[in-house]
Amino acid sequence: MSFTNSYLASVYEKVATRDADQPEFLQAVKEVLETIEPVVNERPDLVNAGVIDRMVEPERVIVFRVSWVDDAGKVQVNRGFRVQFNSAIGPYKGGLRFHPSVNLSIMKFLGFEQCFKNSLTGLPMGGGKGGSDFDPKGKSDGEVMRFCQSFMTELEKHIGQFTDVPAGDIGVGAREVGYLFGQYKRLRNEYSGVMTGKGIPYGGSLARKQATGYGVCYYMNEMLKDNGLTFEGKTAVISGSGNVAIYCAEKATTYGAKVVAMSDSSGYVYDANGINLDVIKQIKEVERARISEYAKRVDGAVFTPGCNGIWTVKCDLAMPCATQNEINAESAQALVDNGCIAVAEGANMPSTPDAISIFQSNKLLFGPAKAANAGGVATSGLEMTQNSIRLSWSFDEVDEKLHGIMVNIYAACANAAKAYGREGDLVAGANIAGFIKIAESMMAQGVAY
Ligand code: NDP
Ligand code: 2IT
Repeated sequence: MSFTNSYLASVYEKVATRDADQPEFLQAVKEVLETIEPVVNERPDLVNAGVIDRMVEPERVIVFRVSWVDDAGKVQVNRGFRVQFNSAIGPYKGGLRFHPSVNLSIMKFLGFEQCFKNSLTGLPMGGGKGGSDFDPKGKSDGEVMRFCQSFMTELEKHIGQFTDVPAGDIGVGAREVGYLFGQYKRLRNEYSGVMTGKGIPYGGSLARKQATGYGVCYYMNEMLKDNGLTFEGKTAVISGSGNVAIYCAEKATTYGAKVVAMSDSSGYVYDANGINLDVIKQIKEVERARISEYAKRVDGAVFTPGCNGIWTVKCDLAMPCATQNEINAESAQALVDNGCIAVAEGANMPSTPDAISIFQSNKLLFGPAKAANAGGVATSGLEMTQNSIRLSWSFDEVDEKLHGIMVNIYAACANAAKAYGREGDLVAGANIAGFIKIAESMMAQGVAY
């Protein structure tokens, strides 16, 4: 697809020139601008107020040095980022990613997507993202702690419970959030809900750990239901074996599907009997080891090296839960050829634009990331609420609210797509529904001079 609206074409051209070195950011912007066209065509007021020109430029980008001392006593230096993208509907909210691939393009694509995702949750959260090129793999707990403390020593100046509330993402789980939160508290002499994904004893929310993965399945379930289908008896392939993938697999299994393959960045395991999640949790959550271990421990399971192979495994349902652009056109075609009927994205932007076209032109049900994986940040929003009211809800209360939010998000996407002549196109529906709320809020709040 490309632009027929010349205003949107010119906005995109400007971003493409200004941020020519940021391919992931441009990919995310292009998809949103292409799909909000039917709204923009009938809203000259938004165009006149420069709402879209403003939306594609982050409100603030902070880049900083993170120096820390490794176990050998050597000084190490990493780069830290926080992209405060849009605060129209609430404090900046979004995760921190620690991975060697982190750069400004990846931070900006994630921050941009987060704005629309957070808007879809119906909760008052703006969009932001941050992280570092620090690689937690192979580091000792002490090294991770010292890195997190140094990272927060700078980040602390820019965040706060009413300003910007970070959480986890790739490479940032409960351990890292704990160290980061501890350092914030130490520096400020203040306990507040400045981070989400905290441990349960010190203000974390029950069900936050499960929320993104469960939410992907709640969204998938709505998509299936709307088309007279269920999870029952289906075969599922889930990439990744981190936080999102594990709890996506858990809920898919509860719903009656058989998860036959999972992966990490070194390769994938296939288990025709259905993946034993206790073994995966032991390897990944407890030992922080490689997924190839699974094949050594479970009879009949096979490990295959390489990242793309997992998409050649025959399945009915595919849920990519690892990283961006992990499904290219070739992998998408393999899924289609093997009879896959539905894809729900747990990772952020896991399908390339070509892959999405292949899914859509072959009439697969397709749930885009910013809708399907919004359960994590939605439950972060619920954690913020619990911190503010100084109460903790039970697991079931939070899970029920999460389920309700995912049902609403699916309905909002489906309804927006229909209202703007794109029935069944949940990519357009998610972008349009997310966009309208932010755009109206920016209009109402005026332009700052
Ligand atoms: P984790 O760090 O817990 O797990 C990441 C998983 O993806 C690991 O299995 C990892 O393998 C794999 N992976 C990471 N990078 C790559 C890569 N470049 N190539 C292949 N595999 C890779 O992260 P999460 O589960 O939290 O995040 C997974 C995805 O979900 C990300 O896209 C994230 O942005 C998104 N997301 C996360 C949310 C959350 O609440 N945590 C909420 C919404 C979206 P390995 O161990 O080998 O690196
Ligand atoms: O991409 C995401 O939505 C997340 N990593 C979760 C963000 C959050 O603030 O919980």
